[in-house]
Amino acid sequence: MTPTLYFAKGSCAFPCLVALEEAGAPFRAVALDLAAGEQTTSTYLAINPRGRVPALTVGAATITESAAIICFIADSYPQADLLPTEPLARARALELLSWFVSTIQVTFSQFFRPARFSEEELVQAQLKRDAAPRARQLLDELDSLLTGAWLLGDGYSAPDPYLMVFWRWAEDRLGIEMTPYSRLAAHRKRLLARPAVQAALAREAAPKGGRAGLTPVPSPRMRKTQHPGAMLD
Ligand SMILES: N[C@@H](CCC(=O)N[C@@H](CS)C(=O)NCC(=O)O)C(=O)O
Repeated sequence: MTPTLYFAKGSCAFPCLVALEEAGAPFRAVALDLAAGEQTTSTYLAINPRGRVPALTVGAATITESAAIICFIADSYPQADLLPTEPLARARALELLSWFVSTIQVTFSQFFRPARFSEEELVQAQLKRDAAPRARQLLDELDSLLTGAWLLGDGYSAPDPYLMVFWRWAEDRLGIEMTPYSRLAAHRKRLLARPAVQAALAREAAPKGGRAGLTPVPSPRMRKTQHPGAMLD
């Protein structure tokens, strides 16, 4: 059964897209335009009633939440070695993913979606103002965690590309100057050198299909040789 990942450019779905590319197994990727509200269409709400990306469908099952999707991909394609199996190292990877989704994501949401936290406009303005200093503290902590080439030390693992999401949100959306974060910058360079990361970025950059609705984005490799329609089951 070909899994389908619903994602949006620049979103927290990125590490899931990278994990599928790293796994090297066939999958379909469907891009949603969040700014246009495609996550709130009845078609997508039938897939993920929470109206968020990422969502991964596998047969009749739908998995939501990036951390769960990453674990599912890692366990489904063990040959890709995306998460450690040794219990302590595995716990470290889950510790990172949990922190990313429970704390770092939420700090950025304070800026992107303050109305989720309060209906009061004054409170919303304060939440937005507080987001950048809080994000800087978290970036400091992330930078100091990177004592090796990768988050878990010498070996790449599935949480690593999450750092590109935070980099992009910090730099592009909050306007945070990223040069002081030298370890994050070196880590980003290493990420950008990985073919799976390049393929995920190419999928994000690919034009959406011509039809309205949720049309699969062809893989960059397939686009060279096949008509996009060939990707449809
Ligand atoms: N904790 C969830 C967060 C999902 C989430 O908030 N996704 C954002 C993109 S990063 C989204 O779909 N936003 C659309 C919206 O809020 O309308 C996860 O990690 O999957």
